[in-house]
Amino acid sequence: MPALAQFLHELDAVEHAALAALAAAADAHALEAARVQFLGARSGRLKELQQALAQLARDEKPAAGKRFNEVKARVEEALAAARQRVEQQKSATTHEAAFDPTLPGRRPRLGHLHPITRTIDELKDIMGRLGFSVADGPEVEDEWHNFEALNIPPAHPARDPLENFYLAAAVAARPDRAASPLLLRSQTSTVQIRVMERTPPPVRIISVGRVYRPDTADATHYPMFHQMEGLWVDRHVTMADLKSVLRLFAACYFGGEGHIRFRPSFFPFTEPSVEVDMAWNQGWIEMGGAGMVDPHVLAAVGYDPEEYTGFAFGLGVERLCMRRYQVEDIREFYKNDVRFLRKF
Ligand code: FA5
Repeated sequence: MPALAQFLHELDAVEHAALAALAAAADAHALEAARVQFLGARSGRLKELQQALAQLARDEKPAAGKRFNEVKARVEEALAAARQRVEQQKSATTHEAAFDPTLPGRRPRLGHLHPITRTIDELKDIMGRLGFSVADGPEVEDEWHNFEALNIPPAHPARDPLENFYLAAAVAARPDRAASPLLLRSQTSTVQIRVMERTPPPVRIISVGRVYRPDTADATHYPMFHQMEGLWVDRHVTMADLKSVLRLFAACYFGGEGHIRFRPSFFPFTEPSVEVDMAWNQGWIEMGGAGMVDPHVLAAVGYDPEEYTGFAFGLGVERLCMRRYQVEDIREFYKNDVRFLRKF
């Protein structure tokens, strides 16, 4: 057979085979194999024919080249069409597999508030109903508000640097306070002072927030925890009011079984002072401290102790939440273990 006839014959055969292979390709894999076989840049069948084209006689080349180009274009078009078909088939099958209307729906996992945040909201709500408004104070405090105004003199053991988180850097950053180092507040009683300094009596507030102490963490202690401070100063406020408010609070927060008891105690800023326990697990756990605001404290903020009396209390928020939900270990709140947090 003359060389041109032989070339055109092979070209026809390759075209036929390529179109058939592309039409039969069922997936991207088969398609790629067909592409390499016929259009491959190094050893594809059309590449081989292109090399054969170069060997033809000069006068045969124009016709052979034109036919070669037609075949190559047709095969490339067929490849593009086959790609589209395979792509469509793939997305149709994935869709079908992903959507099975008989399967139970997947419930999206919803986040919710941390149990301590929820407890704080609830405490504010209960105390709001008892007539207490909410006040706030800073977590970084000076010694006046954390100690001095609360009747805790410089030599008092509660001011020991080992019992507190003093901030060396913050002191240096505030030369005007050189004589008064700053610390992370160790109790929310600081807010009593701040509120009384700026508000003439009567006051009836609570303040809930974080406090910090270098306590070793155990089942009932954590170095950072929350307190709810309460303060009511007015004419004729008595210890009986303090006990009634705390009993009412316990009844609201714990329901019927909110038994609390008062034990005589001592705080430098209240006189008399009590510790308040709540019943738990056939025993008692300390819930907070309380007492009648010491006349020295009233005087330190400019209130007349002859005219006004008041009570204050400071309760451990984590302990309240533990008692309410039977959480046996305070550390659970701060492990960020979603298996625990999801229970609330
Ligand atoms: C005080 O902090 C006083 N400011 C309370 C007070 C306020 C008395 C107003 C009088 C008038 P105390 O150190 O006992 O008191 O702490 C109060 C409560 O905080 C404790 O009863 C306990 O429930 C909680 N608490 C104390 N330390 C920790 C701790 N490390 N981790 C978790 N809770 C704690």
